[in-house]
Amino acid sequence: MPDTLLDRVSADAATGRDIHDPATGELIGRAPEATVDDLDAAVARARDAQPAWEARGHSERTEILLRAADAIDAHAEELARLLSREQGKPLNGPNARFELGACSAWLRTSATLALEPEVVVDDGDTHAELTYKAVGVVGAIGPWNWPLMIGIWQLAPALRMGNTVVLKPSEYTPLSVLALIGVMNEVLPKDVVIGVSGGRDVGARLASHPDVDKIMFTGSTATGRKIIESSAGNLARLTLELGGNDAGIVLPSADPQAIAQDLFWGAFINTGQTCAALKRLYVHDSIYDQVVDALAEIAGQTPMGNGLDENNVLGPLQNKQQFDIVNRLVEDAKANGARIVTGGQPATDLGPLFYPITLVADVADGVAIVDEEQFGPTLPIIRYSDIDEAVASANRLDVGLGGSVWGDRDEARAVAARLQAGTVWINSHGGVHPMIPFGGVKGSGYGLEFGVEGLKSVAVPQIING
Ligand code: TXE
Repeated sequence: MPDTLLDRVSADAATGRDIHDPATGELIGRAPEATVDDLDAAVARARDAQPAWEARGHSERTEILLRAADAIDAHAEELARLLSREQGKPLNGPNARFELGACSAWLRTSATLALEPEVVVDDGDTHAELTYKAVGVVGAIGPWNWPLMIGIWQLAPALRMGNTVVLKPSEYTPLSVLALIGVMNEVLPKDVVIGVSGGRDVGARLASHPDVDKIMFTGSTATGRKIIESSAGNLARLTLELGGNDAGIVLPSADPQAIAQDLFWGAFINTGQTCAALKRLYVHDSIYDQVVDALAEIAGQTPMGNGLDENNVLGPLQNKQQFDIVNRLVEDAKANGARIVTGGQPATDLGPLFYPITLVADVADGVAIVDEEQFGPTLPIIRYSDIDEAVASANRLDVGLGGSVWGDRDEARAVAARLQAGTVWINSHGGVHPMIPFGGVKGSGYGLEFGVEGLKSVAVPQIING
């Protein structure tokens, strides 16, 4: 009899995909490797289950989803440990336990949020109301960096609105996502959420499936483009969160010591593997050295290592592909004359996928480490003297998920309005909230998640006129 969440979702050795712990290389388990036929069968089951789920009505769904959140809480520690082993992120700090806490909090908020009908005209002659219904079957395709939290971001509003969901986790982190879905399915009716783990072919089939009405995707811009192409075939509505290359601007009015902790975690939450993390920092010349020194001091005091060790708050890169990207960008920066303030070489003493916090100073726009998303524990810090230059730098790339401005609040708000980004934080970076809409502009994708706007994105509007 299976006695752990991992046992419940593991496949056998002959058919499963081996999943290794990125911190140690150890085999954790084997994920079921679905075929395209399996995916088709899952969509058919989700389609069959959808009308009854929608017919339960909002209050019954609220009650069931709140119980699903309770089930997540009851299994939170076991899920956090599995997540830590599979993804690499430490249990502590803004990592695995934090991620599980966010999962149940998000689910609870979505479960109790209402999308009320809106009277758009009521003038005596005409009475027209805008109402919302479920879209139908939602396909959710997830990444490996925050696999559970982003899974819940996709599932919670979709379920709230009466949709059923087929979710394909990243092939790097399927076990923890399947385990989370297994826990939710202790409470949810059959086939309302179906997890299907598999490769890119399964993701591609889900995105192009004729019986899928909506795709929620978080991942790379390249895959996002493919999903847009397949939506020409099935006309699936899309919410695309495609990462970014968030800029932060530190004004001369900022206090380097006071902002250093928040700058550090804005950049290095989840060891930098976060879509809306600070990835380019523009600092005014007058306080440049103080900001670099303050960040270096924190880097030196922040423990990195195996995630199951309670002391660590930074972990490995999740996979070799991402490790190679970080290594290449740092090497290229060195070759271009940048100054490595901390780190700069793989931390092979910790394990093959560890890279230390690497602050890269005296670097400029046009160098790859500034222009490309690193998605890892490195931060280029660029000196500026004129705010117009810094704003132009922040806006010059074809992505725009987040951004931040640091310093006097009124000055910072004026600069924020000039940035091309879906969210601009003042004196912080990357904090998300279940009631605050979140989404990108330009190459970072389109569609809003969270709050009432997030419910609208998994609903179809209907006008009742008369
Ligand atoms: O993403 P992919 P990967 C960035 C980060 C990273 C890069 C690649 O820079 O280096 O993306 O990461 C599924 N149709 N981000 O390889 O390939 C795939 O199976 C439908 C930013 O993980 O986009 C997986 O489940 N689906 C990001 C998911 O898409 C397809 C978080 C993501 O895979 C598919 C992670 C297809 N044709 C990485 N091909 C963020 N926005 O936060 C693949 N998939």
